[in-house]
Parts: sequence; C-alpha cells; structure tokens
Amino acid sequence: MSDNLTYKILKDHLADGKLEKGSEIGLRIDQTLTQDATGTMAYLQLEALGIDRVKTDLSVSYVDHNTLQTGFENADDHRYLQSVSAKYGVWFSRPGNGICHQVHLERFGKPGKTLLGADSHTPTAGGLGMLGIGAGGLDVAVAMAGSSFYLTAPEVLKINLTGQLSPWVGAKDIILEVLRRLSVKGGVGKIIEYGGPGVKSLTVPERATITNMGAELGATSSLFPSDEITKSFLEAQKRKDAWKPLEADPGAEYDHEITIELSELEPLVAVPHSPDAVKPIREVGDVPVDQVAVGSCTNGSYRDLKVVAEILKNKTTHPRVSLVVAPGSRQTSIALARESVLETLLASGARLLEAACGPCIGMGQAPPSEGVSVRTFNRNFAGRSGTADAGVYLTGPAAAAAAALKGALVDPRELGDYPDLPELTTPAVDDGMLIEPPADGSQVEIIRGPNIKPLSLNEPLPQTITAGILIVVEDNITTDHILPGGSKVLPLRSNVEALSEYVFSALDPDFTDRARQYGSGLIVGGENYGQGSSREHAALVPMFLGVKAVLARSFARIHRANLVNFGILPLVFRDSGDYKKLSVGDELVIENAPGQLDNEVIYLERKADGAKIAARHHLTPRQVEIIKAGGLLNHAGKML
Ligand code: MIC
Ligand code: SF4
Repeated sequence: MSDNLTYKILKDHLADGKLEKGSEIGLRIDQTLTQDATGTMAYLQLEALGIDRVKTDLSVSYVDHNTLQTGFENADDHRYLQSVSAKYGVWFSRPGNGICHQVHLERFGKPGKTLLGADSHTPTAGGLGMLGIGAGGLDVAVAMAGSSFYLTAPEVLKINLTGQLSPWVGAKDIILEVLRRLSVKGGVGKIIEYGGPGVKSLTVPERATITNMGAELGATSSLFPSDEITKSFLEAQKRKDAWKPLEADPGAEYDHEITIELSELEPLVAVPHSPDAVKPIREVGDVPVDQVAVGSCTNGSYRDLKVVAEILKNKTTHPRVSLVVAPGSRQTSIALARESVLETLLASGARLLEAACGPCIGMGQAPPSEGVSVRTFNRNFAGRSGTADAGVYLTGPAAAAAAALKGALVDPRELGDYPDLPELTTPAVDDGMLIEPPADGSQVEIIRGPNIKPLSLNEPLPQTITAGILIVVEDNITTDHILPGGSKVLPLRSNVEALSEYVFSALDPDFTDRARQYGSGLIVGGENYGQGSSREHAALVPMFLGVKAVLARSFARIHRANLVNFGILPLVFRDSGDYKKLSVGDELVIENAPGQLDNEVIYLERKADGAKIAARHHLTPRQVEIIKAGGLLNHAGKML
C-alpha cells in the first residue's frame, strides 16, 4: 500500500491501538523537549512518577522563556531544571543558548523520528521531516518515563506547493496564506504535509517557519519531506549521520488537498488580534508603527535576520520605531557577529536581545499604550505583548524591516530591488552551552527554590457533580486568555496557588474570587476553546480552583488533552443552541457522573428549573479511566 509521509512515521512508531483515522493510537516517542515555563511542572511530575532515568533516546530541557530575571524565581527554576535534568539523564540547554525549537532543529532533530514537546510549536521539527507534536507537560513527563503518547489518528491534508516565490515574498507569507484559507481551527485533527515542486525551493529554516506556525492552524503537526536540502542542512550542522531520505510513496492518498501557486503570493500580514486575520499588506498600510520585533521560533534564523540587516544597511530606523532583534539561537547570534551582520543591525539602531523568546511571550519589550507592533512572530492575541490595548501585526522579516525603516506598515516591494542573500554555508556550530547528563545521575542533588511548590492533585471523579457556571466565554478563547504569560505571571509557573490569582484576569477580574466562593465550578466556552499554547497550567490552575468541567462548542486539541490529564471533564454541547441558554451563576448537576461516562451523551440538569443540557464527552475508554481517577498522574502512578 502506498503511504503518505505522516502514516509512514506513525506506522513506524505505533505502540498501541489500530492505525485507523479517528481512533486513538499510542505512539512510541523517540525524543522529548521541555522549556522552562512548562518544564518545572513537567519535571515535578516526572519526579512523582518515580523512575530513575528517562527512557527516551534523547530528552532535552531548554531555558528560553523565563530569561528575564526580575526576581529570584526564574533563576531558581533554572537551577532546579539543571539539577533535575542531570539526575534523570536529560540534556540541559543553558539560558542564552536559544529558543528550544530552533536549537532542537539545528542540533538534535532527526528525519523520521518522533518528538514530543511541552510547547505547542514543537512541530517546528517538521521542517526536517521529524514528527513533532506539542503536548502538556504531564504527557511529556509520562513519555520520558517510557509510556506511549496517545492521540487520535489524524486526517492528512496535503499542501501542494507549485512555482517559485517572487522577490520580497517569503516562507512566512506561505503559512500566512494557509492561515488565511483555513483559519485558526482549520487544522484541528489534522497533520499537514507539504509536497510538490515548490518544496525544493525552500531551505530547512524556511520550511521550519511554515511547520512552526501550523500550530496556529490547530494542526497536530506539519511535515516536510527529508531530501537533499535536508541533507545539506544537517551536513552543515555537522550531523550528516542524522539524515535519511523520507517522502510519501508515489500515489499516496490524502484526506484533503490544496494547492498554493507560490508565484501568486504577495507580502501578507495578520492584523490584530488573530493569526488568521490575514490580508495583503498593500490593502492594510499605511498603519503608523511604534515597534518592530524580529526573531522568535518562527523567524529567528540567520537568513531572517540577515534580510533585515540588508534592508537597513547604511540607514537608521525611523524615529518613532523601536526595533528589537532576538536571534533564535546562540549559533545564529555568533554567525551574525562573525559575518558582521550584527554590526549592520546595531548601526541601524536595532536593540539587540539575547537568543530567547523574549517579547513573543511578553517577557519584556511591551509596546506603548495603544501602540502598534509589527512582529515576525506567530501569535498576536490581544494582550500577549504585555500591553492590553496594543495591536500586533504579524509579518515576515522583510516587511518588518520595511516598517522599521518607514515608521509605517508598508508593502516591502516599495523598497525597490530585493537584496542579494548568499546562503550561510558554515553555520557557527557550537555546543558549549549544552550540558550532557552524567551516565549515572543517582548522586545528583536536586536544588529547589522557595517558589517551587509541591504538586496539586485532583480527587477521583465524584458520584454527583454540582457546579456553578463561573464564566461564559466566546469562540476561539486562547490559553493566553485563560492563564496569561508575561513577565509578572510566568515566574509563578511552579507555584499554582500564586498563579490562581490570574485565571481569566483580562476577561473577568472577579473570576478567581467567584471560583473560590463557589468551590465547585464550570466554564462555558464557544468554538475552539483553549487554542494556542500547550501550557497545562490553563487546566491545572482551574482544577486547583475547583473547576470540574468545561462545556464548550468545540475544543483545541492540546488544551482538551490537558483538561483530561487534570481530571476536568471536557464536554461538547450536543445542541449548540444550548450555549445561549446558560449564564454565570447557573448551578448545574451531573448525577451519576462515572456511570454516565459509559454513554456517548451525558446530561446536566440546571438546579433552578430542571432544564436538561445534553453533552458529548468524546472520551476514549482510556481517557474515561483517567477522568475517573482524577487525572493522569493518579492514573499513570497506578500503571507504571
Ligand atoms: C507560547 O508561545 O504561548 C508558549 C509560551 O511557548 C507556550 C508554552 C507555555 O505557555 O509555556 C506554547 O506555545 O506552548
Ligand atoms: Fe517562545 Fe514565542 Fe516560540 Fe512560544 S511562540 S516558543 S514564546 S518564541
């Protein structure tokens, strides 16, 4: 039988279940990655699982999110992560070494292997032909402990790339075009495979820009084939042994197929506040711009920053614009210095940041009030930049540089000839900031700061759930709404009680008080509830506040899995009109909750008038057991 690339890799890693679209399968995980914002919790969970050493081929712990050290908390967490990594056999990428996805692509990724990461942009590895999947920290901890990772066998969407990009149009415009066509929920339940002749014109970092932002489509993963271009990338990284060719069989079948003719694309932008609000820049300009930010796991490669430097060469940024540049990896920073690109950037007025997530997650560089920020990043959700009323526009690096120069959003083609960009043939490979774990970690002492609090566990599912509606929210609520990032909140990721003050804080400042008052609560959501990041804290902290169920029109994949992992029932309205009938304060009762889970549809009754709401749980038998146990940690503890 002829397989597509996705099913080839899935087949190779199938550990449990039947590889049939729509059914639950268990996958063998070769590699894992964590970052510091999700990692502290993930390693606390790993410790609780009681193993001696990770069972994967390779696991890496990165420090890239919480690098702004405004108090002891982040630095303490880094120390914890370094010690716990050594103890359990995990590589440690020190703060300053770069963003997990870019460093992993450069130093560790392998075509045909599986990577589970505690970060939603783990599919970046798909640029190498590696199946990267984002998940909650607990799922990653369980995979490090040697268990399979469970997911629904996906549909596969093929995106055929034909023709060649025009000057001034780049990889970012390709993925923005996909977002324009498919929307932020267009990828849910799917893996996206890129193919066609246009693939050959894209380097690995460009492919990684595209697979990275597949996360914004809600896709489970995105994949490019592994070819001669992949081979030269790995050779340049001094890792030629990691290469193997990999592509779909001739005549492979797909569930959906679309074609993008690259020569028809033009410079695009996602306007505030959603990555799928995509338009041609020429239709949006001239918006005055206050800040331009270049970098992130989407566009932090050498070439991305080189384009910006070439455009700004011998010029100074516009007086109203603050230009910040954060390379994606230390290797990139070193190459930029070596090739004098840094000199050009600094001479133009760029403010240089360390190789880390930085402004992308609101770790510094918040724009001014009502400011406009043009960013080469992947998310422009309201408030994520750290300024509640700022508007973030997402573009590729050439358009970002044009905005920095002109002080307004402009079509970069107005700048004239596209600069000549010779390929960097010798990257600055340097693993000096990667610490290999000792062969025997048993004597390593784990260092815990006072901000690291013990894990919170849920109770097993009770017979009867009585819960008050705490909030009713609209469609496409992101995990940034549920639990914000930023320099104030992120340092609390290992302190659930302190974090609980911030749940839904931007949408409803009384949420936490109400949750405490009710003791047992329920959240009502619209479509695609929980899109965006993989942060399991968006389930864990509501669980801590007594949330028992989320009743929504539909869910984003990772968040739904996180709810299950923490014993919160993810319920979908059977009759979506019922959404309108519910309000804050309504008390709902689920009688015989464990028993009802045996049925496809379960019923909630409103106490005040006896009105019945029907909901589907879509839980697999394995997930029902997890919910009954009060979460995956309780359940996995029993299984391991
Ligand atoms: C993000 O881009 O939102 C993050 C911060 O990288 C998150 C992870 C987190 O919240 O720690 C993600 O995308 O998963
Ligand atoms: Fe970091 Fe931003 Fe990428 Fe998330 S999206 S991993 S915060 S650079």
